[in-house]
Amino acid sequence: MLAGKKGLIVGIANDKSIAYGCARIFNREGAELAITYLNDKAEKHVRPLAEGLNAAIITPLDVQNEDQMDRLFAAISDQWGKLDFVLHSIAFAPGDDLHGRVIDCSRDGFLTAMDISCHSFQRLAKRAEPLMIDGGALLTVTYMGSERVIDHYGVMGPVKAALESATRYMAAELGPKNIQVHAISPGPLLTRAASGIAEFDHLMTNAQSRAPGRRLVTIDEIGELAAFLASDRSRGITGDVIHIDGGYNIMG
Ligand code: 0WD
Repeated sequence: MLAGKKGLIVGIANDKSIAYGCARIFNREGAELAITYLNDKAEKHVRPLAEGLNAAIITPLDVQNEDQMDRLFAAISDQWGKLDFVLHSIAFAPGDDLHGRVIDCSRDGFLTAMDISCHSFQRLAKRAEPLMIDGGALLTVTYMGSERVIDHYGVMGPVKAALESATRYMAAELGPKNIQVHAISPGPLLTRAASGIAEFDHLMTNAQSRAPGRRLVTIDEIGELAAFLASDRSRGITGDVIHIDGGYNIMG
């Protein structure tokens, strides 16, 4: 489904990461990958995974570091001369701000959460646009806490709402260049990012018992969806938030 395509994956922390499930399926479907890791500490977990997927480019990226982002895109341009898809699968909010009320969230905490979890998607898109010479796909990962109040999701709710809105505007802006923009909204999965949410086990138990299939989704299932969205088969879809939560979001 992705033979000959080149994709950038941002957001692998370890083998539980949603981005890793996606990267595995992208690789299986024939894509060549550029994979980033956050910092030196993350490298020892990410590099072996990236090498296992024969990634063509393995490089550090903290999305708050503009020089690093420029270097990454220079490497992609030099090595490939084009880019077909990007997966943005990262989020962050400072612990004190995440664990308190939205009303009490500090200005700095809010700006940091928005910068890393939302505006970084726009920054990646801006650099990817000139390389998407055959059109392409930009994918991000959101959560239902954007649409309704989920206990303990706190300030990430408004941040994910902004990310979903940005997805729609970016889709409208890039559509004429045959670039589709998608937000994937998975149900809860036990990852490092999830461990920052208080009482996350309760969220998982609830999702499992109320989802129509009475089970949680897997990172491989999210990867299958992401591969479809990155492929030419989904060119008719753009700007949408696509839930992959075993149907949990339809339940009252
Ligand atoms: O239940 C879940 N796990 C869900 C996650 C349900 C629905 C959505 N999501 C979203 C998250 O909000 C996030 O946007 O999926 C995305 C991926 O999260 P994940 O796969 O659940 O978590 P994880 O494996 O921790 O990957 C996120 C990674 C970070 O990991 P750590 O554990 O170090 O926070 O995002 C990366 C980092 O590797 N990250 C950054 N990457 C570049 N620059 C930055 C940064 N500044 N900050 C965090």
